[in-house]
Amino acid sequence: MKDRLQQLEQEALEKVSNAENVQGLKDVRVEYLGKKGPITEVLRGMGKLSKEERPVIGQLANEVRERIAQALDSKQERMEDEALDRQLEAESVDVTLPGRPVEVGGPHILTSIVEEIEDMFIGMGFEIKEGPEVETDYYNFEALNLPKGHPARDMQDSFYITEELLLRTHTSPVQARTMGQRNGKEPVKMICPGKVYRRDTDDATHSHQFTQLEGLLVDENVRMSDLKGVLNAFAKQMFGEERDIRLRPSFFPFTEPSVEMDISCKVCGGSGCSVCKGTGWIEILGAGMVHPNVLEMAGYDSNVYSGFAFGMGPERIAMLKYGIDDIRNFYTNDIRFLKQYHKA
Ligand code: 2NL
Repeated sequence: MKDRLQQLEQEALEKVSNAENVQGLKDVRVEYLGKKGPITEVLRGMGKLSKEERPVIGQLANEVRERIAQALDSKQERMEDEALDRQLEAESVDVTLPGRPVEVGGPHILTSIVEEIEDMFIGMGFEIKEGPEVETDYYNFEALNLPKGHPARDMQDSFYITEELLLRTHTSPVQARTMGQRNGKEPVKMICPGKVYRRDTDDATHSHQFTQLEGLLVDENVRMSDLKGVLNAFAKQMFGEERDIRLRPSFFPFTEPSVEMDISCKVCGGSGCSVCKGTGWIEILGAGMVHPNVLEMAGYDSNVYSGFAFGMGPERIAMLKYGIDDIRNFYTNDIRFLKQYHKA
């Protein structure tokens, strides 16, 4: 019996040390320590032993069983540790690898131009105002001296949502709304930049959506010379101290008289070249004295109050300033175009 147990122990320990994986260990465990295993068998046969032998063999059998179990447990633990180590090794992150570069963005050129213009007018005491892009017929047209039936209200020129609602075709309704909030007596000194919409076929100089920036000053005794002074200061800050301006008669339904402002050509200095088409002048914006009808509709007495207004397209300003020849560059978001205007 004793020899048999010692032999079993030796066999079992050898198989444990030869086992190559967890399943192999399980097989050994079942084979030697299972209910039908040889050690159980030895213990079952104890009844046949003498009284003296029984406790000795019993103790030995239990010791053998214990040692085999311990060998199995420690080898299994080692195998599991090794498996974990292998897994950790495989999944480890190499923190010394270089990172993926993050693209650094910057403001869109139109944002920069609008902010630049805003800063100039803030410097002259104007406030910045914004308003809705979906406008009522009243504020987009009626309040600006564009009664129903006026050619500029042609359906072709606007995106209508209902009969009475449309995407604003200019930023002027922001000014009409602001004037209407001043109780017919408080002055207005504002500019309003923003997106506007027109039904138009896109090409190098036209877009169905573009940016406008308008200005308005209403007070007692506002004269055309005030308009000229403000626009002259703006033109020189924007395009250079050596620029001259000139005002030409024009027409807008919401101003009377109306003018268009040119700046002297910065390419030829006024002598005439291809950029200014030989004239020496480049058109920058439209302006005029606020039409008395517009003042009256907003609640001002046009015999006491007067005002000037102007409107410009920041796209056009940017195109002239930087020599950009296609308005679609502003909207198609080719990063190679946009990057050129990111300030360092
Ligand atoms: C242009 C010309 C202009 C105005 C806009 C205006 C607004 C009110 C009253 C009177 Cl509330 N006028 N705005 C006046 C003259 C010209 O824009 O060529 N814009 C791109």
